[in-house]
Amino acid sequence: MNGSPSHNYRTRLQSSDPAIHDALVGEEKRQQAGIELIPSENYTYPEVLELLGSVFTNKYSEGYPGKRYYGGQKYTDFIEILACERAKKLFRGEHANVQPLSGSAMNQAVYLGLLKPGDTILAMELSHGGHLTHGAPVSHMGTIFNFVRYKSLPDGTLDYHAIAQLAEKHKPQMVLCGYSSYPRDLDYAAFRQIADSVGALAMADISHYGGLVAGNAMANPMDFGFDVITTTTHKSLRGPRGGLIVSKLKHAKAIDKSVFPGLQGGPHMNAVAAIATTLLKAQQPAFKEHCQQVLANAQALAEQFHKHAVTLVTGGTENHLLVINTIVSFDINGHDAQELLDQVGITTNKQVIPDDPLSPARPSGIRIGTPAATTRGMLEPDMMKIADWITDTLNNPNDANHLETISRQVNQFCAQFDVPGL
Ligand code: DSN
Repeated sequence: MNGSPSHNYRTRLQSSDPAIHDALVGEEKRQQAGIELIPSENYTYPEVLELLGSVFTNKYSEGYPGKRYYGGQKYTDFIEILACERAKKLFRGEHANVQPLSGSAMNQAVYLGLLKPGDTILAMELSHGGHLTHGAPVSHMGTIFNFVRYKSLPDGTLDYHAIAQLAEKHKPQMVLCGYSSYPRDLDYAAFRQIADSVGALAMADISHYGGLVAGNAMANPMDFGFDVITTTTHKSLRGPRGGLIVSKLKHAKAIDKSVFPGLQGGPHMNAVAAIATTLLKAQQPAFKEHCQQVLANAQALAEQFHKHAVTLVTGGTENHLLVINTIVSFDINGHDAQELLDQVGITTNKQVIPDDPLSPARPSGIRIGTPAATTRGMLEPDMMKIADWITDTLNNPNDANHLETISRQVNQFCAQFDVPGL
């Protein structure tokens, strides 16, 4: 490492801001020593880390390639055009915008670009797996637009007939599907048909499983004639933090204007460069194999939890994530389960379950997922061990010695797996 750019930057940071340097080192150790199971997190590529810390961060590029408001855009135009071309190819769309600074900004840009304030959007209820930006009353989108929410059935499936009836009753301008905590796949043909039946636009927010769609491991809504899909770039896709929008050509102008100047100023060109590289990686056969392993690992986790009689919301998973009802399984709320698992080096997040009787701060479950663990090279037998540790931890919340033993085992186990970029 001595003499390498990263060594030099570490030495500089250590002397100029030791507090932040030490926090960085601490976070690196934490990421190495524990098992990351938050389904929206991942370990990005070393190339992405390099680009995020590159001189592209210095550049302002308001506007779009060929139509910028500042000079000096030879290379920024090049990377943005390439990122958009790669996004269109990968997601089979006619238009792409890679400027959204985050998932929330990207969804807001679509609603505000394609709809009018007060328009009706049919979307999934938050506690059933939808996202805050899908019209949760606490989000600004929930006050600007009239969201009508559908729910899943007790077995976790969606009643498409009931959703069609809601559409017939409320005549939405947009039908939105996609989720952040729903462990099942979706019937995009049914959603498209429901949208068509009332003349609505069809939008899918595939943020959680955008990588799995890119890797052909899950269905692509664009293949079912959707108007627009949105995805964050840092979850299963493994890229930098950000958002991208892929749409039909007829929506290109409205979406672009909505992102800039509607919602944002200068895009983060270091992230745009990193998105371009991420999308190239996602075209490779190795990424497709990785996506299959993400799904296989989720199945292995679910099977092992079934052996331990742990209750999973919807009974299992068809994607990369699982939701455990910790109240029914262990008589522990999701907040306390998350804290206990943190103690043994397993990172999860507390999660509301459908129509949760408890509060979001101390809900009835936790959410876990396999993208990050799979990126580190963990396979099905490793998932079985992880399910055993989670079950053992939550069955023994007050046994400090036992938790200490599990923590040591987790730590030793993690030492076998490199963290990309470290
Ligand atoms: N925070 C993301 C997730 O965990 O699903 C969505 O905003």
